[in-house]
Amino acid sequence: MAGPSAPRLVLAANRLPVTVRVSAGGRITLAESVGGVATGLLPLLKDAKVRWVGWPGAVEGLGLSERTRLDAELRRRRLEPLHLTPHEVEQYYEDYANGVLWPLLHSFADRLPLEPTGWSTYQAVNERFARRLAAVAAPGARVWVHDYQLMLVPGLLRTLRPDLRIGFFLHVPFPGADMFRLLPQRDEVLRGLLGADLIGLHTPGYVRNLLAVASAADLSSVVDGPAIRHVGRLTSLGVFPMGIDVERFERLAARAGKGEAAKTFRRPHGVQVLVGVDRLDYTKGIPRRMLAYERLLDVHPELRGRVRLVQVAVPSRDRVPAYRSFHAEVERLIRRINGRFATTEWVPVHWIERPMDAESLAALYRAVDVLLVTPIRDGMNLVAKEFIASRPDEDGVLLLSEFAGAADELAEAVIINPYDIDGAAAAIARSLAMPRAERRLRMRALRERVTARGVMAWSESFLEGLDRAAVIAGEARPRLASSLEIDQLVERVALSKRLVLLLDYDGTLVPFSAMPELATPDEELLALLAALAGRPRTAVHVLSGRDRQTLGRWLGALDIGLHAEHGVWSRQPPHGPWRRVAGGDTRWRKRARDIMQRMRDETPGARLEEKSEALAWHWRGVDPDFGNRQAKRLEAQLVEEVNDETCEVLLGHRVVEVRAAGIHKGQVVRRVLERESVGTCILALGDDRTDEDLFAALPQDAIAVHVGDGESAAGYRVAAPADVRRMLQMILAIPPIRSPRRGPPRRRAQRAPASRPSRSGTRRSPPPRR
Ligand code: ADQ
Repeated sequence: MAGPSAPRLVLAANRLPVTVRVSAGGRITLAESVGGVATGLLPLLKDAKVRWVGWPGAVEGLGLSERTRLDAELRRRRLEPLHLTPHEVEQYYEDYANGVLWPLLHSFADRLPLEPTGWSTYQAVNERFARRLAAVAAPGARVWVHDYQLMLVPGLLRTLRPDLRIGFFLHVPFPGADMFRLLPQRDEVLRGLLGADLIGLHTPGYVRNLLAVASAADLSSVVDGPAIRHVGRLTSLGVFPMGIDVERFERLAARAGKGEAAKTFRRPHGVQVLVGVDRLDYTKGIPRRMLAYERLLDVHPELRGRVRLVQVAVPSRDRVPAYRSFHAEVERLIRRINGRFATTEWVPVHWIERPMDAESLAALYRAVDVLLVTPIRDGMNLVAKEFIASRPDEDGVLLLSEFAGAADELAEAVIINPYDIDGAAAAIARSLAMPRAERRLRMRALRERVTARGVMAWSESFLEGLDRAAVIAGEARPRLASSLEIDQLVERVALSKRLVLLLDYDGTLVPFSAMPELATPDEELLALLAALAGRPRTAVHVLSGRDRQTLGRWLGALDIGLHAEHGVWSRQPPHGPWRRVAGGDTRWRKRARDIMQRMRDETPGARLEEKSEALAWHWRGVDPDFGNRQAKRLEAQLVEEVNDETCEVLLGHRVVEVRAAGIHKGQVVRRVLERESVGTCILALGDDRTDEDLFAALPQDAIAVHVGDGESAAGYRVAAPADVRRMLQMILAIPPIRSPRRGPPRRRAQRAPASRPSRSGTRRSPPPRR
């Protein structure tokens, strides 16, 4: 565990910001990588209290002592190496992160492998990262996790170290809900992300997509402005468009006019230069860019011999099958164009397939007439910003795909749709012919934008946002009871002289299911309830909104009290007859039914349930956005047209209900407790709005436990039905105290009043806040 001198900020990314090279003679050299993320985060490492956890690259060639030396050297630079085995690299990095997540997050459904592999290794490596981060971070430290390779880390780390401020930044796009749902592990991935206090994305569109995914997922998530509320937490979402190291590119560009590199890219007189600079990736739109260039040469024969396209591509991920075939496709198109148009004096496409050092890159940017940044999909695209920073001469045209995140910021670029080959060709022609004054005007505006928000400002604003988000999350967090609190609670309950259990059914004893009819009790639950009912001096009651036939069929064989339709019908143990104990006035029913039926017909997936004292309109299974809107409309109509003193309208968990007035679970509580003596321990568990009536009617010394998220007056909170069952099992495991009190039960001295008390009047002392 982290000691007192442990880091206050820990960065985590798949790769460390250095590249380790091992020469044939075994010499180790470390070169700083200058990718966008590395340059953005490296300045943070100047602080002695910062660490970076990541993979240093393949070091299989090193012996044990060399590896120890390497690790020591990395640690001296505040880098914490996490070595991956070749098997882990293949499965976690190549197969799952690059083979599955990369195409999915970029909305390339057709690039998804027929059979996705690598998930279990992806989980295992994410766990290794989480464990390492948990071990190095100081108490309460900030941890900033980067990118799609580590999407499970926030959730895993949250369980290990709830004290940390956890931020996550996604460098790639977040796709629409229809795309994200293709991922077989979508729930696990989303749950992983939601362990963060703050999730940062490049654009407002990606934030919108993530919110839509969260509201579609059945993780009890509630979308709440730019935040997602879910069991136990509030995760904020923020837009943080990444910038670049502007000064560095300005410096390089100033030198570029003079050096060797400049000569390489000096333009032959009268020839205009189009340039593309990309990682060789199918998201970057290189084939369509080639087609647009070919179209340009077809439509404008006068440009032949007077333009050339320099395409620089860094080979990338060539062990992933989708990349190998893509590579072949690009080369085929280039050969076709050069074959069709080249002359002895002129080659239309110059293909440079290697990484270029920063100086040469800056020289190339300086020589550009039109830079082609035409991705099909790109999180941000830093090349566009590097080009702008490299043009203090306020010249050169940026042609930018509307599907790059950068297009959200760089409105003065020439924006194109890369799918529109004719349109892109026409835009290139226009850019080539653009008058100097317009070029200057556009570039000046672009430079203002790029220089105003460099990469340092980006990382600072994210970390400030993280601090704010962590405070909000702390305030808004519906606090889950700790295992210590649960232990104490169980002990108190189990050692009481007499115990009454008041249990809600759906969402408390069983999880919600797509069809309410399918939420039947399983063997484990039936055995658990039977054992509790058989426990000495223990009474068990199930209070549900369900009808009495269903409750009777499912739980009727047990020696427990059953209360159907929120207390209209009751059946006392052992196996007493059902008695109607409330209700009767049904004047509201016909009007309500007409309105609810109409809304059901207008809402695909909704269904109407008839109960003897209530009508329930369920929208579980309806598109979440639409369902929510329809539910609100329905509630408004019912309140307007039906609501009177004979009935009430309730908005529950994906249900709108109209029921006879004065019927609620609180009434059941009063009837059940009438015969109980002082000193009886009462434990009530529920998850829904209707259980708040139950909690409100409890005597002061009773224990209320809320299941799941959402507001509640209960003093304790657990996450899910599985936790409820675990608690009940724990009660069973403790033998009840031996000597029962003799004589008739003394009546309870303190009883809640007959009418429903206000919530503030029924506070049970909550456990101390964490
Ligand atoms: P990338 O997909 O790698 O990054 P990008 O933003 O364009 O894409 O960054 C590429 C970097 O590589 C740039 O710094 C560029 O200079 C450099 N580069 C490209 N070709 C090169 C070459 N031939 N030689 C040398 N260097 C070259 C991911 C997301 C992006 C997002 C960034 C940052 O996919 O959408 O912008 O992270 O969040």
